[in-house]
Amino acid sequence: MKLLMIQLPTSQLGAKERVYPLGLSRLSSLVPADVDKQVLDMNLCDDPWDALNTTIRKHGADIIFLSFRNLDPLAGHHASYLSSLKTAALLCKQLVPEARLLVGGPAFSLLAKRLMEEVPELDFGLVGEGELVFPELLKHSIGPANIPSLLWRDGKCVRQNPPGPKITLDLIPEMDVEAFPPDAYTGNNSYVAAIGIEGKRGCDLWCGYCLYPKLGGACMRLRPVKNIVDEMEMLKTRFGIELFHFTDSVVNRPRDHFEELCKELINRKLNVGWTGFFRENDFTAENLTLARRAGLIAIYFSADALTDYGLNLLNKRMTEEDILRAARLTTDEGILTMCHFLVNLPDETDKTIARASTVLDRLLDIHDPSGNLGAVIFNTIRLYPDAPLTNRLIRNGELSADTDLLYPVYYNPQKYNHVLHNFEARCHSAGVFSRLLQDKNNKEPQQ
Ligand code: B12
Repeated sequence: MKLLMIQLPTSQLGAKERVYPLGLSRLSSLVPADVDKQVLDMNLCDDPWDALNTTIRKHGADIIFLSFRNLDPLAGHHASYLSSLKTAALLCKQLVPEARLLVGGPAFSLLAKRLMEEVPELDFGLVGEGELVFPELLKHSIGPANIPSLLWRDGKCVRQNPPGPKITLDLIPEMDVEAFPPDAYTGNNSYVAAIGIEGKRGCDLWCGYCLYPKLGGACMRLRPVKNIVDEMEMLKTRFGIELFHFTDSVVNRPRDHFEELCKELINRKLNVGWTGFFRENDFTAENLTLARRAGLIAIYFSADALTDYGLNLLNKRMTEEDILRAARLTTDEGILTMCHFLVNLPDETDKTIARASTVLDRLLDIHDPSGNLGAVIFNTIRLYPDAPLTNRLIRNGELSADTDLLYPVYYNPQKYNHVLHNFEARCHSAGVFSRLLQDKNNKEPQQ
């Protein structure tokens, strides 16, 4: 049996920030030795479409797995990567019409049924993680009705099976570093750590706009700390990887698992750097210091709202004070910090905007002396189907239930759509002035 595993192009061609295809790499290591397997990450190719064409023609295929990670770039952009999936599916069906075409990956999982309708060449789709059902998908003929989370065609209908059990994280397969060599991904990126590392899957928070619980499950499945650090050690020793991005929804939750991880990294003297997304209210001065000693090089916060009004609306289970307290902690620790906020939320008023502005000023003031604020990133909300906030907007009549959320739709009513630019400009000036001041202080001889 011939199997092709393809990672579809994810970001704008030319963006050059490489991200290791961790999901496909794990699945690849489950392929039995008697299967004739060929893999291709189109993101590594100068001409990805020529590469796909050549790979299919040379290798042939009975089964083709497409991994679709990103549907759109977020950040207010209206571009879509839907064409990646469509063109790849068309090309596959044209070159090997008999091959079974199956798609999975985070972007597919978010809009699975809609994508099956939009791309009729796809025979099957899988929502969520692939490991437990993977052996079923490789069989010569599959009984689609029995495979959890599978989408399949029943005449003109697309059927979606209910989800099944999830893998416990001490059992996740290793990365297939032969098929997807990690060192092919390093050395290029300016912003992003190319290699992802999994500390957990799933998320037990239900933030209003977010579908992470749908992707990985609504409770956190923790990976044994030893396994995490073993994988980091293997990647460092064999491939010289010294920088990792934790793929967890939140790295520092639950606290005891996070602290255990930091201690293990310190004890093993791995001497690697790592980063990821963190929650403000789960840091303590002690565990932040511990994390820094363990290699934490930068913190990404995504408080999402600047006011108690917004935090409440987005169900963030945090307060303005938590945000400011975390800012003080990271400033005291002098650790590079990036903050993400969503602006122009539903039912904002002049008062909530003014409050957001005050909290932003406080945040900038706190960071100013140590200059550790790398960036403040403002976005509007990308509406996903069935997210709590989307449903609320539909109920309130602010969004039509027919809106096709396959294409990027942002919540950004006109009245306050200037706020994002206003806040961005303020942070930009603060950053420039702080840098100029530091440069000046560095250049001037000490009295
Ligand atoms: C970590 C992460 C990042 C990190 C990556 C760091 C790194 N080096 O890995 C950073 C912060 C850099 C990042 C950047 C971006 N990200 Co991101 N990211 C994630 C996150 C949280 C986890 C992804 C991950 O690695 N999971 C772990 C692996 C093991 O799981 P997996 O890939 O899902 O694979 C499993 C299954 O999907 C399935 N599977 C996968 N492929 C296939 C194929 C088949 C055939 C089958 C059957 C199954 C299958 O099986 C796998 C194993 O179980 C997801 C959200 C999420 N929870 O998934 C967003 C997510 C994927 N990112 C997203 C986006 C948009 C981006 C950016 C474009 C954002 C931006 N503007 O910069 C960039 C793109 C970067 C790039 N070049 O790809 C979106 C995609 C949805 C969309 N709207 O398009 C997501 C879903 C988040 C969101 N907001 O909704 N990201």
